[in-house]
Amino acid sequence: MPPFPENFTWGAATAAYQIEGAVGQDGAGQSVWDFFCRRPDAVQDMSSGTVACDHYHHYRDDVGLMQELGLQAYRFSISWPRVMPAGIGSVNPQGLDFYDRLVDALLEANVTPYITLFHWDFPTELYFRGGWLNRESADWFADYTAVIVDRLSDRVRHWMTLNEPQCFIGLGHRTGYHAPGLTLDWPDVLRAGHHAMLAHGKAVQVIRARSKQPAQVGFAPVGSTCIPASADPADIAAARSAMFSITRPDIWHNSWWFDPIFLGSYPEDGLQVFGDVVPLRSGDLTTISQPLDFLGLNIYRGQIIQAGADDTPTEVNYPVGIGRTLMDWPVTPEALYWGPRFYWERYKTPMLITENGCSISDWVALDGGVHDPQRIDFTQRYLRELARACAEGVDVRGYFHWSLMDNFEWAFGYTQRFGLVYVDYQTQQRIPKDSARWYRTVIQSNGANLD
Ligand code: IFM
Repeated sequence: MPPFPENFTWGAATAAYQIEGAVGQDGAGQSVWDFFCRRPDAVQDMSSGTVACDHYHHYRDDVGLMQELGLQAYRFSISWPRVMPAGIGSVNPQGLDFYDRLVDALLEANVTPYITLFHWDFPTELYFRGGWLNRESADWFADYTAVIVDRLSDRVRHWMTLNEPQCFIGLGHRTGYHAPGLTLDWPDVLRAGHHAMLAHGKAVQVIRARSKQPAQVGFAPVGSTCIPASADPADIAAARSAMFSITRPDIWHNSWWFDPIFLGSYPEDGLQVFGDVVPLRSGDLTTISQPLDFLGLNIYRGQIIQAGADDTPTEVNYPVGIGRTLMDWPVTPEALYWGPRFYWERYKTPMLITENGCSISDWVALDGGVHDPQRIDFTQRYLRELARACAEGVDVRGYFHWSLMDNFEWAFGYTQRFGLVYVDYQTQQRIPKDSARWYRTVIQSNGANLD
């Protein structure tokens, strides 16, 4: 297996609402997830992130775990309402202090912080002012970004604006599976999406203008990936075309979210499918298409595509009996080869895998350990494919495993465990799983042990 590039960054990722707990504590405001979780049908086990992994109080130990794992980098998000309880206006000093201490602890442990500014916990107060449907949301987000950058950019260099707009807009505003639980018509969904894109662009401008050191800025969308059914050039072309074409209304289309940022325009086929519904004003696309240093990709699985009649991209069923994670997601390691390769061809921007991992039914064994050979096997297979892409010149600069530790998996509550570290939610005890020790050796050898 080819080696990973020198200076490749190995990390793990989390998000504020999924791990912090301490909701409403020390002056924090509420987010849309707080009220969404109170809806009886919203979360599978009727839980919430109110306590989660209580990382807010355990962050020092958790940084210690990162050190044990040998992590070089840690991707975490900031809770907007913890820092600005009403979303705009006054800043909560205790909230901001928490992230200040976390960053210091990371740097002391020699772990580089990668900050995501928004991973779905939108301030409730601003939701009641229209949320992402209100065009002012872009300015609200820019003001919040300024507060964070002013406080942390003397020590933090790596920033991501939004995590997975496909989810907080699509699942949050179209299907209602995520907070705030809306089921809007397409014009409103796309309006909210456009404002989120504007928020992204304005945040990039704020980071560049205010950072106290040269910043590395990106965003972290879902990377919906297509895998060619065979090595036949026609199948490869069909998979490439399926990755970026829009033939029906759907929220997962890559080009809808990536093209305005990297190519400066919404895709023509998308505008035809959705109609003239984007509330585009002059200058918007310039704001949205700020140059980025990296494209973050959250890739878990791929769809198999072959060239059908007239070479039309056609989805192929997964092989019967294909391995599936506890989320029921098919195990498709080639997604970490074809995804980066196709994104690289189209957007020519260095990439980071900002999320990849799997949920397994883990439990504590009689010997006190948590044995997760399937997570090791999953990650090994995916990383081999990523190494293949790197060896062919695809510019991927780092990999962040999702997740550092088990956490609140949104509408699935605590029924899904994605962590390298097991969390006992009754006692808040952390137990590194076998995969955590294995991942340490991957990091130490820069992937040489994946053969
Ligand atoms: O847990 C989520 C994360 O918050 C966003 N990306 C996908 C993960 C697994 O579902």
